[in-house]
Amino acid sequence: MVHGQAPMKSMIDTIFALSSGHGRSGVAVIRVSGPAVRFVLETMCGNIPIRRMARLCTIRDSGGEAIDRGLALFFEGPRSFTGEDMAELHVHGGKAVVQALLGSLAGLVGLRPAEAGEFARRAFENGKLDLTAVEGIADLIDSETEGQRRAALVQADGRLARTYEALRSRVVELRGLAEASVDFVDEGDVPASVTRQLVSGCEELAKELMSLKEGFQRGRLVRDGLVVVIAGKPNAGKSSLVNWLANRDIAIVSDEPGTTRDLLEARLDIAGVAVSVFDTAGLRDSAQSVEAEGIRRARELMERADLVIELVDSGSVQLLETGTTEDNYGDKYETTRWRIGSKADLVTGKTYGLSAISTKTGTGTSELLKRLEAFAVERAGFTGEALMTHERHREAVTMALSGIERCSRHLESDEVELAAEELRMAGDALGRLTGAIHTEDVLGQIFSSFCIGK
Ligand SMILES: Nc1nc2c(ncn2[C@@H]2O[C@H](COP(=O)(O)OP(=O)(O)OP(=O)(O)O)[C@@H](O)[C@H]2O)c(=O)[nH]1
Ligand SMILES: [Mg+2]
Repeated sequence: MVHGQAPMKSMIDTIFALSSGHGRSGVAVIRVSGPAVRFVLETMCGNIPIRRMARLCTIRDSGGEAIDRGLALFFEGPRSFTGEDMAELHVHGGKAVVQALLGSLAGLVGLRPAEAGEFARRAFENGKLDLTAVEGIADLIDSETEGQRRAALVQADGRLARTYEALRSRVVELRGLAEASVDFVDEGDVPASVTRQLVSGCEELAKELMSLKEGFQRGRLVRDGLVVVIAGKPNAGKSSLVNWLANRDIAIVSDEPGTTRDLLEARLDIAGVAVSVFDTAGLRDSAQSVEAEGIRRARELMERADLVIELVDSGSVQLLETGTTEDNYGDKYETTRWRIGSKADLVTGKTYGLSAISTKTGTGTSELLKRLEAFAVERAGFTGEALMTHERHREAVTMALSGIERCSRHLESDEVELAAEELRMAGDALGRLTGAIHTEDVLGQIFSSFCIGK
């Protein structure tokens, strides 16, 4: 226990929760985990089904009254998700059915509703899942696009954990070597071969940690998605474009300049990549206070966007002649900017080298969509690698990397003892990633972000 956080309620309790989605559905799944699972099955289903075999039965409350007919499954610990005895009850997903079932479970001795993330937490405590897998499952549940799903699955099935564990065991090995050579220091000198081994070991580790860290930027984008801002002068046709991209009326379109004032977000799936497209207030200087605030927000978002599509009314020729079609700006965020002409149907002939679109006639829109797809895949498409996607991982890997770098410097000046200490800290940082080393704080943070029933 660290920092006096409340402990998770006793693991001896048997917990239950609705694990399928809330609201009306064909089937609802209620999970039960803990020592009283056999008792629950005997009481509610008459007997215990054969392990891992679905059994159709009448599910009854403790008074013997039928709640519903459904399927009961029994998973005997430790061969279950949580590692404990578990049951799954599949009933019709009506609100009253679920309520009645949860109500009668609550009435049984030794049972209580599960807390958020408690099933996953028990799985972790019982060595069924490591922390990266736990996060992977949470991401899988939250995934909205193919890219997000595939990246989450790589993490959920333990590939990232294996990478971290392999790195950690190499750090531990080097530390053993460094600690063993501390004795040589007393006797005179550390043999050159040992120092060489330590130095090259650190070099290799640093290289690999660095490349993991470099993958974070992409991993983050795969997981969180891209931010695309549609910007431009009032009346340029921004809201019309956002509505066209989203395929529904998200924003009000009118010929009055200054219609949009707030940031409006459309969450889209573009070629498997999660993309948030934002409609913004038209940029102009003469705006009144509310609109001016909208413009301030638009500019702020443009600074941290992955892509800004600047729409320029194709009628305003001067602008078309001066603008470049693509350029990057901003050093903190790699923002790409496209200038695109709007209302192409209103001009005939020239498009001045700009790709122009019309949301009215559809001119150029499929080209724009293709360009967007290519951009999304290039920036944030899932490539099959196990990439770091969580800030927690970036922090731990950064910590391990700086430990290794300090270790190398100590080795240069023959301070093996200090080098060994840095390796210890680097190893611990990597151990915290999988939860091999953990504190209540970190666990609390990870599991509480889960919903109940997970
Ligand atoms: N002919 C034509 N008119 C368009 C096109 N796109 C938008 N418009 C019209 O242009 C006007 C402004 O469109 P909006 O989409 O509201 O423009 P906006 O950039 O969001 O404007 P603000 O929110 O005021 O900054 C409306 O009258 C639209 O019907 C187009 O492709 N062709
Ligand atoms: Mg608008």
